Amino acid sequence: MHSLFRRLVPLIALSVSAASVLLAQTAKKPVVGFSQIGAESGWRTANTDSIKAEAAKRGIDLKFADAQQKQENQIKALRSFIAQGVDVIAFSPVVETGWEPVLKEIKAAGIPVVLSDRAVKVSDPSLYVTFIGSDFIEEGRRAGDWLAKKTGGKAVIAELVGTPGSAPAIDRKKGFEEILTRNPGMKIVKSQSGDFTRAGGKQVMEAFLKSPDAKQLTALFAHNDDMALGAIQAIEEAGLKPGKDIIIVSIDGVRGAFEAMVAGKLNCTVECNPQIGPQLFNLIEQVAAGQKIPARIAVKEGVFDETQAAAELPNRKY
Ligand code: GZL
Repeated sequence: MHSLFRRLVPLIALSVSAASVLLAQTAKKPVVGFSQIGAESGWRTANTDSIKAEAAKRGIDLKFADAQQKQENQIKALRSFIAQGVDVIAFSPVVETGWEPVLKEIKAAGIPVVLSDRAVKVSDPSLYVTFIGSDFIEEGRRAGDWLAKKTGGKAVIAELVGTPGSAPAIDRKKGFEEILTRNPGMKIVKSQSGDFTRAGGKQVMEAFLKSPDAKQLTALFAHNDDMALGAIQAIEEAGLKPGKDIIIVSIDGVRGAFEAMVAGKLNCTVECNPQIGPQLFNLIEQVAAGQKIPARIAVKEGVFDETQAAAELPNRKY
């Protein structure tokens, strides 16, 4: 009897470990609620594509809501995720403030929150588990640094600002203006929001070019490529040469920006990587499994200007 048992033990051990592996693989996947800002820019649609593709690849049930850039729609979506009893909530907050009440309701429901792309300003950091997104202040610094080098530190600048109150608009401006403090020959003389859209960028740039001091403009800083591409249209319609009469630096690194640089109409784009789906769902699955994760996950990105555009364009994935 004893020798039979001894022979059976390894078999039992093997089948237990195989069962646990099988269990782990078929462990219930978290149901995830994601509130997306909208579809305002090429960056945003690439971000949505990355998130949806990764959820599908992992067989995750993703409840996805598009807020058309309205905070009240995001808050409604977050409340609906509570009602649906999702396991994890993730969202890209359109603006930094106004989230405490709904985040407290989510916390009371015991659902962990992951911030994607943009951060929030809250008094209680326990209202979310982690934030994965770019360093927007650094992106603003990189744009300012590149423009200072390109212009020898002399520029009369128009600024197309992103969505008022949003983390990227606030922080990109902060980083860019940090560089201006070190370059007294560079100053912003016009600044207005184009709400991160191409139409908004065109409209505001048209108004800038109609203003009495338009002639002094030598450079444009756009908080994203979509507004820069709209501004390029306005500059051309005003009979000026974008990229030459007005040097243009923007942020995101979307395909359209590379095409504009190859055409000599845009001079530099600071990359802001939207393809965070894989990293985001790694975090979500770790959170769902109750694992400890860092409170801040950074995203890697570079700077591309007119000298690199043609070589880099074929590599662009968004
Ligand atoms: C940046 C993202 C910004 C992009 C815009 O991470 O939040 O929002 O720069 C987008 O193109 O609209």
